[in-house]
Amino acid sequence: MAKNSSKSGSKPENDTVSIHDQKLVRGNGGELHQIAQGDTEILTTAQGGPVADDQNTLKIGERGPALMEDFHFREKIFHFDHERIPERVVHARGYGAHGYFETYESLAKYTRADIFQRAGEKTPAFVRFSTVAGSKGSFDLARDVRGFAVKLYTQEGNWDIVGNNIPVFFIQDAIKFPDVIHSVKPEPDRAFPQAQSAHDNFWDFITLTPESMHMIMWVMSDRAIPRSFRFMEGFGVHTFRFLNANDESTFVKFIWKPKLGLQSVVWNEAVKINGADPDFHRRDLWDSIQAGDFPEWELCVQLFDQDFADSFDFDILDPTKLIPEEVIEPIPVGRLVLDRMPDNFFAETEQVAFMTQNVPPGIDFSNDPLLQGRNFSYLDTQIKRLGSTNFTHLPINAPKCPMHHFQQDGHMAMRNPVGRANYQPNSWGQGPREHPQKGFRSFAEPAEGQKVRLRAESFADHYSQARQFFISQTVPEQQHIAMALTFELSKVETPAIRERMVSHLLNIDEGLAETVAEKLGIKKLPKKADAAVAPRDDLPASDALSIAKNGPESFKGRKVGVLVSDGCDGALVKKLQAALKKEGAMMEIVAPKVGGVEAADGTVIPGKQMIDGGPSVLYDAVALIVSSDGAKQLAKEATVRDFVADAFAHCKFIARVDAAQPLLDKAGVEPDEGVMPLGSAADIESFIESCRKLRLWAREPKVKL
Ligand code: HDE
Repeated sequence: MAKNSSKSGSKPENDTVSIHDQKLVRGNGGELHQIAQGDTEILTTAQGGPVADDQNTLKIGERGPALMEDFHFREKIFHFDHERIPERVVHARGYGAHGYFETYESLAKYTRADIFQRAGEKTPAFVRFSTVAGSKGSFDLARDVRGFAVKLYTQEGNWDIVGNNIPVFFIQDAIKFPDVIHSVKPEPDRAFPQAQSAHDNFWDFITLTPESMHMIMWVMSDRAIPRSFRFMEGFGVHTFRFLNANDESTFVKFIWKPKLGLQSVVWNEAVKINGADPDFHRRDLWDSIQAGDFPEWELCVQLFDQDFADSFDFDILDPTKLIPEEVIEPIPVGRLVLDRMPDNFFAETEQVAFMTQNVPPGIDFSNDPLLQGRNFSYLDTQIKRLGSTNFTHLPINAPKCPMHHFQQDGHMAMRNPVGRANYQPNSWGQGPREHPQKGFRSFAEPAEGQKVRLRAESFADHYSQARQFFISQTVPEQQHIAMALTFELSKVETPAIRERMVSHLLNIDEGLAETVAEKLGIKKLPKKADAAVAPRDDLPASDALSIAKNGPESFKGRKVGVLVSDGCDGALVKKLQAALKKEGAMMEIVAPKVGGVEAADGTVIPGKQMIDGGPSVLYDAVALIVSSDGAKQLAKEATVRDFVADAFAHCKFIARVDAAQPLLDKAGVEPDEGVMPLGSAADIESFIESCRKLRLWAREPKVKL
């Protein structure tokens, strides 16, 4: 319809058009209005005023200057201009979910925390996973530590366990936190690289900070490229205290163990996933919760007393050290289930404010200098980020137990006192009072000493546990560490920094140092870095530190990508799907066109991904169910070749029908026991059986990624 330009200032024409069952009204500029009809709500301003036209600003004439009088436009644009709040200075990119914590047994012997008093008690929880270095819009599979922050809405106030997926940290004193974070963030003059530690500033700081060496081994390991949030451990890192009703203290470390076991990707895969699906981890959590496949972790505690603390090899206050699980066995005390996504990302995941100092009575801090510093930092950061001391009024941060206090007013105060008394004591008999028995009490730890700025001697060993971590890994895992170090240092432009790192590695493992030096082209090994305390080589390997040694022996929660073509065996696709479902695994169809393919029996198999959008890096294993003609056609496509070649190079199990041979040939696959026939029910069974191992690491030396 030609628009009528001669009608400036006249009423809309009320010419109606129907599109997708919606009645739209055409305005006098030709634009379409979705107007309220029947019981549809009427669009209003934030002040509640009904809006007649949300398509055009108020102007003098249809081409004329806009009028300041347009309060609807002003309100809408101003609000939009203020939509962003400062992103977190660290852990900016995160993703959260709701769920609950269920207590297994009463822990009254150790703690009076209400959450641990009754077996079977369920406590609401919110968890936010994150990367550390990247901005909000960065990609999910950066090599980085993952935040694992849990808010438990207990009957005695919120308890936040603000942990990571790595049990130790880079630094021993909170005063170094701005330095380590500045060094890893984009370099300030050039503002890159984003979400990456592979640059000079980071490695310069690290190599000048030997206390970081243990954490560096973890960050260079596959722990820093997890397959999914669902397959990560979480650690409280610091030593805390449990306090029982008699105020007796037991030291405690917290560990979250995923029910589905641990799993990571390989670096080459991570790089490709970041391009193919930068939201890989978010999507995984979203998909599994939407599918009713709720991720679950067990909370385990390592408990110990002062005698153990005094006799342990390292200082239990030093956050760069862990207590091996073989030394103190973690005891499961409850489980965490995530079963609901937030209704709104901003309101919940972005505005959630975790604080290490949020602990209920019965849980207390140790003197770990990093924890002490964190207890100071988090309140400040929330006030800055959320803009008001009243951030606790936001539903995601508000406790779910009764609360009464005299804090009042301030920006956006939503809970305001009623009555006369806003102080205590008062004579009006109004308002809450403290309760010495029920209230929070600190452990009465005796403390005296000189006012000093000193690092404890007992914190001085920086290499022994780094070595213990390295020797606890399987050979492929050790190779991944060597490759990660080589990759990261290859991006460091200053040779002296690369060499300095090798000099530290010589204190950790000579073989590792030599491999990295060789791969970096360092001809002559530097001399070992000076060590404040001679590194120990008598710490035994700890199997709990390896991912590969703790495989789930299950394919549950994992995903197979099935490449199909026209004329393929539709019944086989269905049988594979049924078998995977029984295993608790998922399947996704990858087709030349997203509309799907027509199987030999005439049924249509809809695609979830078009081949260009569904590379094999998105899957844990792949199946090739194609017809002979289909294989011939697909073999011409570079994306199909990459699909197969990458699955092979990333040591994945590949099930294939005979007709898929041209695809294997094109991808240069040299068949091994991980490339499996697919046709009979027995084939399906043995494919799934193999998939339980997750990867065929024995292939790795051959593919030389
Ligand atoms: Fe944090 N950290 N941190 N951190 N941290 C923040 O608080 C800080 C540390 C961790 O999903 C900030 O709300 C200091 C260790 C997680 O919202 C800030 C020190 C561990 C999250 C802050 C540390 C963590 C944060 C930034 C050194 C593992 C994300 C935004 C003493 C045990 C929580 C915010 C979420 C967030 C300070 C070290 C974990 C600035 C000063 C060690 C998981 O307050």
